[in-house]
Amino acid sequence: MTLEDWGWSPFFAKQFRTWQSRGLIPARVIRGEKNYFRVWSENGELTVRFAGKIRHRADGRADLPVVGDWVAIESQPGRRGLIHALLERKSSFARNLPGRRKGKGRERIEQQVIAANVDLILIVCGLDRDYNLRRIERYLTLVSGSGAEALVVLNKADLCADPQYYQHEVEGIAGKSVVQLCMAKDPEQLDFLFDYLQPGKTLALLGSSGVGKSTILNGLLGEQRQKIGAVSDAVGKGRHTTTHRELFLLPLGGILMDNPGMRELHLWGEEEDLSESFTDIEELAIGCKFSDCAHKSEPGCAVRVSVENGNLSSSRLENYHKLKDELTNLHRRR
Ligand SMILES: Nc1nc2c(ncn2[C@@H]2O[C@H](COP(=O)(O)OP(=O)(O)OP(=O)(O)O)[C@@H](O)[C@H]2O)c(=O)[nH]1
Ligand SMILES: [Mg+2]
Ligand SMILES: [Zn+2]
Repeated sequence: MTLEDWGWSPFFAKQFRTWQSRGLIPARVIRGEKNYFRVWSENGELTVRFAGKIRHRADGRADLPVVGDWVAIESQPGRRGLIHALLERKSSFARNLPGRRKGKGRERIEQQVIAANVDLILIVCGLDRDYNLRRIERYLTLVSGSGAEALVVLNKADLCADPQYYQHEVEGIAGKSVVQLCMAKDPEQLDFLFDYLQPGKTLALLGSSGVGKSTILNGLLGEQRQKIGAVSDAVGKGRHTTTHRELFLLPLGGILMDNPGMRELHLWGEEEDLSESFTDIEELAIGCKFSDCAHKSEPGCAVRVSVENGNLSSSRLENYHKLKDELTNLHRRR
């Protein structure tokens, strides 16, 4: 195995020069534990911690290493090491992780990087009770700001009477992203993913709990390496079987990140990210009377005319407004 198999490229090599001269070695974070990381380096797999100065210099948690990151480490005896620096990310899929400050009650905002240095994000949805077009729009908006590309995977096609109907529906909102039907419980049906695998390319599985992310991973690994869990009959949701993010090297080449199921997906990004995930609305907006039309109650709004004519669904426009408001709010508070 080489660093290139794990995704090392000139983009990182260039940044690494300054660290190399200090005797550090490059490594990729493949798994995060509570107090330490597992990384892959030219010396194989190592257990590392980060040097205190990284925490001190960090402006927020987004400046700390996450799974997928490339870091500069000082090798230590006993297959251990110390992270001295985080290399700039080529892409990062991040969400806003709202929470309340202890005792203060005021909501805080914080960027949480979920997947770093990923080339292709597989947005996995179940064609069972998980299916939600508006959530897919949310994912696509986050991917458009991440620097990665998206592939929508509609899994559990066997549980759906008319999977093509849903594929068509998602294609209607997915822009240039490909939408694939999938039945991961039969690993032979995963061949369509081979087209996306290549040595050094990183893919990540994202989606709600129970949609079959780990089943897809096991299918591509050709072994039951990752635990999978049944979906609850009562609520139709997964049981959060996967609890850690982790990178796996695939036998056919390529790297795949498995993730825990996500409950909440608050946006982190810029308003411009919407112009990629909602190109249809942005294009219609060219025909609005006012160049700053909000497509709400302005006269001469071409977007609303489109909804009235049935060419644009009102729920898509509603979701566009909702996501836009979320980004505007975020921007104000940052
Ligand atoms: N019917 C059907 N069931 C599937 C398919 N793919 C996966 N499953 C089942 O869905 C359940 C959840 O699968 P997992 O792979 O554990 O789901 P996950 O997305 O990794 O879930 P978390 O780790 O909790 O986020 C398991 O019972 C799988 O056997 C499929 O194509 N069809
Ligand atoms: Mg899982
Ligand atoms: Zn308008």
